[in-house]
Amino acid sequence: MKLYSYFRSSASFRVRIALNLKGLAYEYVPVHLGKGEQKKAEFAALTSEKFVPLFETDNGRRLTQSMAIIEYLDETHPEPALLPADSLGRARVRALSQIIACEIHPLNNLRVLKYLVHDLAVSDDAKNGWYKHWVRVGLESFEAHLAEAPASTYSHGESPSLVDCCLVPQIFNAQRFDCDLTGLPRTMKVFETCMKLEAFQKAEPSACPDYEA
Ligand SMILES: N[C@@H](CCC(=O)N[C@@H](CS)C(=O)NCC(=O)O)C(=O)O
Repeated sequence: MKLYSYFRSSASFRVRIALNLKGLAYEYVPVHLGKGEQKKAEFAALTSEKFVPLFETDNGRRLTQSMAIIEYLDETHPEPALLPADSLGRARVRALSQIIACEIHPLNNLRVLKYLVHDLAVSDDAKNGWYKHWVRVGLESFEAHLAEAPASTYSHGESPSLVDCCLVPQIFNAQRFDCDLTGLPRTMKVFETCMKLEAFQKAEPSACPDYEA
C-alpha cells in the first residue's frame, strides 16, 4: 500500500491515523504542497483532483478522498472497527466526522486560502480571521454534539473511530493557526486522550518522513 501524503495535510493525517490504528504498513510518498508538487504533471497524472491524500492499494488501484479511503480500509481490514456496529452509531460518527471534513476543512483548504489572498485581494489578517471563524463555528457545533451525549472516552464510545481520525488533525491545524480552543472541554479531552495513543502520535506531522520544522 502507498500513501501520497504531506506532513502538514490534515486530510492525509486522518488516513495515517487510520492505517496506524489498523496496524497496516504502507509506503509513504511525500508530495510537497508548499512547492506545488500536487499540481505537477507527475502527480496530476495519478489523480485529477490534485489533492493529497492519494491512496494506492497493493494491486495498484488508486483511491482519493480521505473519508472514502478510511471507509475502504475499514471494510477491507475490519479490526479494530472505525465505525460502530449499529446504524444510529454509524450515522452519528459520520455526522460528527462531516462537521470537520465537510463544514470546516474545505473552507480552510490551501487552495481556498490562496484564492482569498491572490484572487480576492484579501489581507493576511482577514484571511486568518476567516480561518479562525470557520474553525470556531465548526468546533462549537462539534462540542455541542458531544455535550448532548453521555460522557465517553472518545468522540463516540470507548474506542477511537473515524471521527477521532478527523478531529485530531483539525485540532493540530487549529493550534498552528492559533485558533481559540477555549470552552470546548469535551472536544479537547478527547483530543488529549487520542494523543496518548501511539497510532495518533506516529501519524502526527512531526513524525512524518517529510517533516520540516
Ligand atoms: N476532501 C478531501 C480534501 C483533500 C485536501 O483538501 N487535501 C489538501 C491537503 S489537506 C490538498 O491536497 N490541498 C492542495 C491544494 O489545496 O492545492 C479529502 O478529504 O481527502
